[in-house]
Amino acid sequence: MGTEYGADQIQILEGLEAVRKRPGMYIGSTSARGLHHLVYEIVDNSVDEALAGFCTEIDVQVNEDNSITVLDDGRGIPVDIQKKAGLPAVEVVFTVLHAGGKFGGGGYKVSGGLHGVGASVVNALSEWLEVEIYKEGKVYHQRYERGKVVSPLSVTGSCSPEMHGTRVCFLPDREIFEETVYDYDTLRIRLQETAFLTKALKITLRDDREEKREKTFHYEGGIKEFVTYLNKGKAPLYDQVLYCEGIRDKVYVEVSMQHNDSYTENIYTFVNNINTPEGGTHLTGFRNALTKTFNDYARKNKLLKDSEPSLSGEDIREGLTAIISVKIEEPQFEGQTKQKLGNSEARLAVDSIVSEQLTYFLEQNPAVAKAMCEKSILAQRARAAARKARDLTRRKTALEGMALPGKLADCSNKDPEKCEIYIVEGDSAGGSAKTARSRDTQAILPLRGKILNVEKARLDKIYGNAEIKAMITAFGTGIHDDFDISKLRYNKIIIMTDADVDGAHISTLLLTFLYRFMPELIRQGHVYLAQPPLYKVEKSKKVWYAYSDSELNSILMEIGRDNNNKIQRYKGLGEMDAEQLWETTMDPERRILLRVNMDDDVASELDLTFTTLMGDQVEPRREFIEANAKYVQNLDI
Ligand code: TTJ
Repeated sequence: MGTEYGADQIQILEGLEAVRKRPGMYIGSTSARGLHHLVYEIVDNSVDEALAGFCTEIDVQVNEDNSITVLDDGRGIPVDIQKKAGLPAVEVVFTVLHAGGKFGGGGYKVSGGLHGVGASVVNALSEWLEVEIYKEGKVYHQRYERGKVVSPLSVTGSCSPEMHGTRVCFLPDREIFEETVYDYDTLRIRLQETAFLTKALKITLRDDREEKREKTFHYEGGIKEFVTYLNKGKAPLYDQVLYCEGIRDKVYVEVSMQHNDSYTENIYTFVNNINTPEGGTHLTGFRNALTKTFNDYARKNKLLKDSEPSLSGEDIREGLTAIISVKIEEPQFEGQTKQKLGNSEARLAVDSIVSEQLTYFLEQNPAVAKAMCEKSILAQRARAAARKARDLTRRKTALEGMALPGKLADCSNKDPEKCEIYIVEGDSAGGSAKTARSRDTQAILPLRGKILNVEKARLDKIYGNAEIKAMITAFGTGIHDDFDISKLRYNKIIIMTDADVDGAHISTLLLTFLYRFMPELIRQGHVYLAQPPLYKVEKSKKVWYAYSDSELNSILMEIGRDNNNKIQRYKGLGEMDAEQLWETTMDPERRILLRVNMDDDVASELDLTFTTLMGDQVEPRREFIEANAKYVQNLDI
């Protein structure tokens, strides 16, 4: 390009160089997570256009080479020269850091939120990116490579004068990302969530790679349908999904909710379509409104007698599935990970809108109110019983010091950083593990048979369960309100079960318990799955272990397939002696551990996974397992 380099252009190049030098600072990570965030960054721009009322459809395509195409029917990114930069506005969008959402002003913006680093970051981290804008009968085009302009904005064709929109196509840079293959389901979950949150917006996801797939998400009911979706596979307590909507103090509030017959609270909160896993003022406002309104109604209508105590918020929220979605012009994020809403006007807005509309709903639907009340009263009783059981253990603990469970073979090292605990299925495998372990740092807790399914039990029963009590005391963290991660006695909690269907089921039960009662352990990466080998291959006194079928094949390729190999398929941990168990599964130098991740990007889907796997209904579980066989096999949630 024969253009002169002004100060502005030099600044631009330096800005995008900084992004390429420290991509993690801008996109979170260069792992699969960061790779997928590139798509969300681009799509969020189109969602902003939808929120502004000018876009009704977004198409997202994964192309054969793992490049991504996003097309919307919005007004099209402006192409006129921006005075300040002396460049076409679209070029500013893609080459100037933090230029996203600068024009127009006002309105609610997804891309102005927490993750909204903007299109220029995506551009900087792409081998190439092309943008096409359809406007006033013309097609505008520009191409960039690794963030740099390689062709000036130009008109490359014509379109019908009614057509308008923006198409962006980009290929994530292999020099930057460790993973460059897109996962259809990860994109599907996030785009589906976006569609639920943006009423009437139609989003299509198409996969043009080997396994062709296409799905369209279009929810006229918005978050009301989200709640129905989340309660799929559970038994709703009543037919209606409650929906409240309103604007107060410039905060747009939407809430939808429905109880199911389970015992878990399942509330997801969003600000400008951004997930707020730590909650914040919108959540507080909702909780206040629900507790107050419900108790008021119950007293007034004699569902609660004067002599009876009020229902606590927790009692009312037992089995509640809810979505709280607010849109705010200038969201303030707080907390350690900046994922907690801080705006006080959001608390007031949600509180007043929910109070008013819930009062009306309860009055109009006395049967629903009665069902809610009955469930809450049962929850209240169970909670009282659970509290008693807990107080009893607490008192016992205080009297006897740390009363560790009898079955626990603890390690001798007292530094939790260095210690790990194996939760082992069955007494016999537990015995081998006790012999095999390194006593200094490895503790063994054998569990008997199937552990309690916490999805289907009430608190008092859960706290009364021997296996669960053993885990809680062994971990040292306490549970629930008492949970304190600083008291964790082991840095690694390792679930070790047979490599078969029953073993997978037990792992799932254990993970469900941890996910529901100690999610911080998972979130902070303390939970692992041991990977026992599937096969042992012996040949002329040498031994190989294979952890998958493909590994078995490559071992056989290497040593030659002949009749003198004795291949043994392990059916359970019990078939290995202590030495083999140590060599293959427990020796920190040689073992394979899967760390269990919790992806806050897709939190709502994770819950559905657990419900589907652990719930009553067989059909959805079978469908899920068939659709997700690869996940179920290694249980990498
Ligand atoms: C902003 O206000 C003036 C009219 O155009 C508005 C705008 O920029 N709309 C818009 C941007 N629609 N779609 C985009 C967009 C789409 C993709 C796929 C990528 C990016 C960076 C922006």
